[in-house]
Amino acid sequence: MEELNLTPDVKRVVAKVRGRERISREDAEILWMQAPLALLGMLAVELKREKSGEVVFYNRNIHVEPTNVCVFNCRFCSYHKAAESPMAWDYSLDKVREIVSGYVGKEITEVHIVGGVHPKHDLWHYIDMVRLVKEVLPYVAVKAFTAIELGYMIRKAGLTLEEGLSLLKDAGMEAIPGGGAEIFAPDIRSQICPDKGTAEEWLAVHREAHKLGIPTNSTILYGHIESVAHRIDHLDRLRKLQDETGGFNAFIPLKYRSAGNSMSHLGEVSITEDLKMLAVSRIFLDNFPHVKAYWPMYGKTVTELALSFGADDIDGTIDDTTKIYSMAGAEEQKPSMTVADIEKLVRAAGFEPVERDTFYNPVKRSNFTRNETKQ
Ligand code: V47
Repeated sequence: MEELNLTPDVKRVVAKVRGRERISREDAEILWMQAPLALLGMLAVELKREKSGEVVFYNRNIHVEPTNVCVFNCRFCSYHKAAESPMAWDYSLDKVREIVSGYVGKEITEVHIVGGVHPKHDLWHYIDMVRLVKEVLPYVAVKAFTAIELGYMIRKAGLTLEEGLSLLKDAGMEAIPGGGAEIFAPDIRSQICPDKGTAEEWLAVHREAHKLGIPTNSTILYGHIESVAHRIDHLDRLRKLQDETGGFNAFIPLKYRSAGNSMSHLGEVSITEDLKMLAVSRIFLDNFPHVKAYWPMYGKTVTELALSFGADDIDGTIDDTTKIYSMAGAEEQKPSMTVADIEKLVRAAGFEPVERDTFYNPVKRSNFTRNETKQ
């Protein structure tokens, strides 16, 4: 470390990290602003190795995006359209059945369902959707609906979060994805997604899910008008909830992609910023088991680099079933990776690829094939 010419503040924070002492928000800012990128990568990978050794996880998954019609008008979103737009879609339950039926006999273990908050659909519609996916593919885990979609549908049904989430769980919703978190700090949230649920609402849905034994993921949308302090404030709120419940599986930093939305003039942050975001997240979120580098958002090259900055998961095969990032200008216009592609990418970065299920259990293919042919 001597040859790195570190400031006394950075040396102090590095000593804390190496002593496995929790770092404060101020410490995280010092690392972000003053530490060399290579040092952040080394620290993040050291911590990643303590949690998942040489392993980097992936899964075999598809997304279902039932609609892009949304009552909210998030300024960063390239995906939502007015109901009357020729680019809007709203799948019937039969259409969802047709989509997932195409995967019977394929080897996927997860269906990830997220979409716009459609004004005409209600909790009962989404319960039917979860049920039908489990009917067609009983052996997959349904990871469904952002906290924003959930808050809206449950409120509209006049139920408490506990009641609504319990009904969805009984229907087969086994996990909740991390979307909708954006940036928690109200001064930024009110500018980029003024009419969306607040940080407190997002956190309340995840807290309740954790109480009910439903594991969830978490995200941040970074790289627009927020400062480093806002990013760290966001991480801090997640770390506090994780201290309370222990229910988060993964943290997923989502880089703002700038095509086709009303913040396009901002452009995008550098890859250096992406790598710092990953490394500081891994260091700060000492109570999170997994940090995911979501490959359809970063592209494959940055995803490979991300593995040297503390990520231990790259998401899955996807099979060209999500439009959120292609519509926002991501390199991957038809996001799809074979298992061989994924394993090659992970090995190229010096790690050992392991297929996981939604709950981070390694998948034993021979068992899976036997179960699957029983259906
Ligand atoms: O909440 C929308 C983001 C999220 C843009 O839990 C954008 O495993 C960047 O949360 N640029 C939804 N980001 C996607 C999501 C997710 C994805 C993959 C895996 C998981 C998981 C969760 O997408 C939204 C928003 O933060 N988003 N538009 C954009 N222009």
